[in-house]
Amino acid sequence: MFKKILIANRGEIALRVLRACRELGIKTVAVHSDIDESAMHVRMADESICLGPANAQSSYLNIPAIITTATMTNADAIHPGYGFLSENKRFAEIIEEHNIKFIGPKSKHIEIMGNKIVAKKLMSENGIPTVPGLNDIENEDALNTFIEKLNFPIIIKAASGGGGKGMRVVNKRSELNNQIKAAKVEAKKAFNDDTVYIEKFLTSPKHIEIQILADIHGNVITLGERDCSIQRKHQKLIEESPSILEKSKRDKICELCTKALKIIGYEGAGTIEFLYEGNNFYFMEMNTRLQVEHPITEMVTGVDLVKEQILIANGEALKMNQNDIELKGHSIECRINAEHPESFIPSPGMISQYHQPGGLGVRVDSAVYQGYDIPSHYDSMIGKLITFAETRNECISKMKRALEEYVIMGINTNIQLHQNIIQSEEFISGKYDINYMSKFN
Ligand code: MV4
Repeated sequence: MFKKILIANRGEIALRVLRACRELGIKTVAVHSDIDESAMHVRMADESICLGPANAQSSYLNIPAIITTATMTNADAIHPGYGFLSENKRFAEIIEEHNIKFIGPKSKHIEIMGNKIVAKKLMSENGIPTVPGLNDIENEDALNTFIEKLNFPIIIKAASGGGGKGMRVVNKRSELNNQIKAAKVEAKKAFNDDTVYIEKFLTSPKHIEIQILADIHGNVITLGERDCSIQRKHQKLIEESPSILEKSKRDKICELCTKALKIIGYEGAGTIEFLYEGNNFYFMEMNTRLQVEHPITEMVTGVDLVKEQILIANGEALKMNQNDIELKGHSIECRINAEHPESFIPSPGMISQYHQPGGLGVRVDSAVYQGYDIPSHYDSMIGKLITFAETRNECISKMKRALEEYVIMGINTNIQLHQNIIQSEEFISGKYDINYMSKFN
């Protein structure tokens, strides 16, 4: 087993990885920016090294500094967390070139899934349903044929985009060519790749994603799904597991995911994102990292996803098979952000008073504490409040109670927004879709 893992991240996810390491008897190295010197992940790690100045480019995205630190401290593996370098193919390659294990999938799969056209094509070829679309939009005849068949609205997406960046919805033919041109300019600027493609636009789908684990021996298991439809500007706010899917639908899509990932030889943890509309699944993209919302899957399956990532990276075979994975109870996660409740503008600053909720079925994944000064350099998510109960209704009641208990003073947070959402009729019915948050704008 690894003796020492370097955690190339900060905040709650750095703590999450640290905790898994502790339980596995693995030493930890924290890396940090100068402004994060008194951050909790630095305090909790066995060793810590400062990478550079506060801006992420100089610290958490500074590949040479991270590799040097890993070498200096004799770390034998690196966990990237989420965000930052977690889906950077070059980072994964360079780590392996230094004979250090990257705790994540093969760089080949990071690369494939990083290009949405390539990902969609590969998944489609291997039995995953996709949205009707057209990749070669330069061909005017093909474009016209596609539009005749599928009509408007359509959506233009950037091949190197994802997470909603560089998307455009088009409602009529007269706007299409100009919108494609504009999308290409935007994509070139944002991703240095002007490749765009089009798809039929689904107007009111749910965002449902399947969690998977795959070991290097060809074993693949699915761990149910998460409904992540409550989002604002492509930032998820609330996630829940399981979704309203009936068991037969879940089993079917999970089986397709397992098959496809076996064929492509995927390794590690991953998430396959779908749009779900009219009882049909449509592949959107695959995330080749641990996700923010992974705890709700852990609550309903009892599987420690980070420990599994580490064991898989160490070459071990999964100890459970699909029959061992039983979804039990219900879990909801509220992302607690330091932001203004109406404008959604980030609200960094000092937390003058802090008291977090507890009790049966309440989990708080956070790295903040009373007296902590939230820096303005990173994202505004300061913690995740997760509840778990036997039924969905009990899980919602527990969330309401836990949000009431949560005291965070000195900054603005979205705690009240969460109260409003989870007590809304639409949320309680479970029938919300990706347009839910538009009423709050
Ligand atoms: C779509 C779509 C409707 N139809 N594709 C948003 C994130 C990016 N991965 C793709 N996204 C969408 N793709 C088709 N063909 C609607 C969205 C979308 C969305 C998806 C999930 C959750 C929230 C969303 C908000 C706006 C748009």
